[in-house]
Amino acid sequence: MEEKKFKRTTVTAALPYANGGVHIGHLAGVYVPADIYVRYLRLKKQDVVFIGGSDEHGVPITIRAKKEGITPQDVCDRYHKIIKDSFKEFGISFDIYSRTTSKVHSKLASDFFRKLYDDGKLIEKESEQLYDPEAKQFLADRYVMGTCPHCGNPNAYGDQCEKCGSDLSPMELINPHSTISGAKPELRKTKNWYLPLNQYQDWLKQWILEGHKEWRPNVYGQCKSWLDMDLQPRAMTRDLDWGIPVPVEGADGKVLYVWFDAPIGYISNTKELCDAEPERWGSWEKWWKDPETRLIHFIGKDNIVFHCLIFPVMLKAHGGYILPDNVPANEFLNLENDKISTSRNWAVWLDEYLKDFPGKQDVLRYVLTANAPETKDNNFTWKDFQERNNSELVAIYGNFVNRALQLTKKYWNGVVPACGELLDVDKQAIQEFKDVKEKVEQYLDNFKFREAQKEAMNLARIGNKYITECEPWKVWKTDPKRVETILYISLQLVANLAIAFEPFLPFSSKKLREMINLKNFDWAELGSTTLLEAGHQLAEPQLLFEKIEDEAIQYQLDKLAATKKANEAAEAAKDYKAEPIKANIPFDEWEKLDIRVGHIKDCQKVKKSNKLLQFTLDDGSGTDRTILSGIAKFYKPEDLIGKDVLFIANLAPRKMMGIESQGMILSALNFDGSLSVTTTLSEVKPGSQVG
Ligand code: B3M
Ligand code: ZN
Repeated sequence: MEEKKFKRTTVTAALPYANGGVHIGHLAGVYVPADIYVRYLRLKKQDVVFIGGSDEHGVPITIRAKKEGITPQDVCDRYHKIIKDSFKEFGISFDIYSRTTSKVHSKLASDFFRKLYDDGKLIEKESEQLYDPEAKQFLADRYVMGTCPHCGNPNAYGDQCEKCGSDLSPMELINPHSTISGAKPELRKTKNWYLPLNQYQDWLKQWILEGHKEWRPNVYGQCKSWLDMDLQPRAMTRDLDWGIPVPVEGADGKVLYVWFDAPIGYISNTKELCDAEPERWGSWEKWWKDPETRLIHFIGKDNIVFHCLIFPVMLKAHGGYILPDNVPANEFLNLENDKISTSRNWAVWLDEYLKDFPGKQDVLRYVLTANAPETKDNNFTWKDFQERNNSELVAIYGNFVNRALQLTKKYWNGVVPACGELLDVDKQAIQEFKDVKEKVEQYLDNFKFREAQKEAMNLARIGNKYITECEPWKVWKTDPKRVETILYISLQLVANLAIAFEPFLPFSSKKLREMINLKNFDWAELGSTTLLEAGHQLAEPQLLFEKIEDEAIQYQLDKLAATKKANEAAEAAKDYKAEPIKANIPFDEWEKLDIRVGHIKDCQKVKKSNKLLQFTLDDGSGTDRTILSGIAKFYKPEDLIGKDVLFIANLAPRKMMGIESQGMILSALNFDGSLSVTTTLSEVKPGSQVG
């Protein structure tokens, strides 16, 4: 393939929906690789802009707003801040992180649509859409619920059944109802504007299938399978009240489709950046319209069709824009062998991670890159996280740096010694780390971040091997001059590590650079043996990484186990059906029962029983009453003391575990087998009758 020469690179990372926080799946799939790439280009002194932002339109945001009784804008404001802060804390070095509710964006997206409309690039079409006759509005698929025709789940959504995973259309649901009013949706005619993807099919085939064979196989393959089918016109407007109004007369109550406006967000955020700092960034057009600019989209695999087919067709139809040069989409990351899911809270949230592992951003960055789902879905486990930290970051990288710096401190007061004559072992180490540079570059240029990081780690391996082979602590006694050379070379390797890891582990690199007082550095110097001159003073060595203990990992595993349990209980609760009611009894039978309120004076575990609790009740008679109840699994005795409970007072006494129980405390049997003691809503005197 002929290398095209580019002057600059525009890098975008998918705009996350502002309806939730950021988790490790997002980070691994999109933001860490994008950040590595951008940091690498910056280190190479290339002209690059890194664009991010929140995607603040679309139905999920309106659903969350409705659920919480707040406005969609409130939802966006809250999550935009949370997401932006998380990215900042993890060192995702966007040049701008803006949002699609900004004025700049509204105008640009609106103008973009209007130009397509004016140029006759859109087709107007009537279609039948679901309509809520009570709420008097059209319904997005997600706003319709009903019974899944495949598995009978009564809570399936109009687009998907979360129980069996089937993709659905709202019309397939049994007993569909609107989640807004509960009404049965009807079909109504409505007019929308469509992008005729079919007219661009041949062009897309040519451009991608012929022109971009170098794209990742998962990306190329997905494009191909779309392009092997007949593409259909796709609606670019929606009947919805949250979004950018369609700038056409007679389009009241319609907004731009979220997937129309969101990718334009990349452009508007670039514009916002350039307009704010034109001296630094120049005109925004340079980043989007100049054929000498290279455009790279980092995304997850569920976004491929939008970035490889739909957005390019929009850009092409509009005219004047460059097209993406590459779209390095990742597959998905699973968590402990289970699909990451926001609704099931099966995720590691970045803000929670930082609370549990303060200062350990780089550990997560490292592990996520080491397991990056670049070619297939991959798995994050806490054990692996611990293992990679302890046996790679601590035992290889951290260990080498520490050895080199401590030895220099010990033998040379932390000053870089002069380099003497080179032996074979030195020359070999130097050659090895020169080779690393080329490999890391090749991998990074081809978006192979896992391999690139592995190579960077090899630098530390080379260093450890070198020190072990040279044994400076032994040589010191016989040939201190030789130790100078060994330390000199080791320190050059340390400085190389600081450069090589800067794209991957920026926090640790910064710390390391401070330890060795390395002020200026750039990628071109990687592989150099003159990064630190003889006589250069190093700062006090500190540990770069620390061991993660079993308890910290167990804590995370317990947290996930609790989530799983809660999810299972919630699932079971959905399926709960009350037991059938027993046969009627005559009124006088009921009158025979004497149910009373009792005040719990004392409560103890019954020895040798894991089921029974022994209660001492004030039943209003003046004499304490003892009752045994099989609820020990659900209550701590001390939590019940002082409470009022309902009990049957005239049940014939029974002996259990050698203790006589005088009655029965009433408890409700829950769907999951747990028992909940019954009580009164307001305080009632002990002995009060219940009936
Ligand atoms: N917000 C979907 C997602 O978060 C969407 C990406 C937009 S990128 C222009 O996966
Ligand atoms: Zn189903």
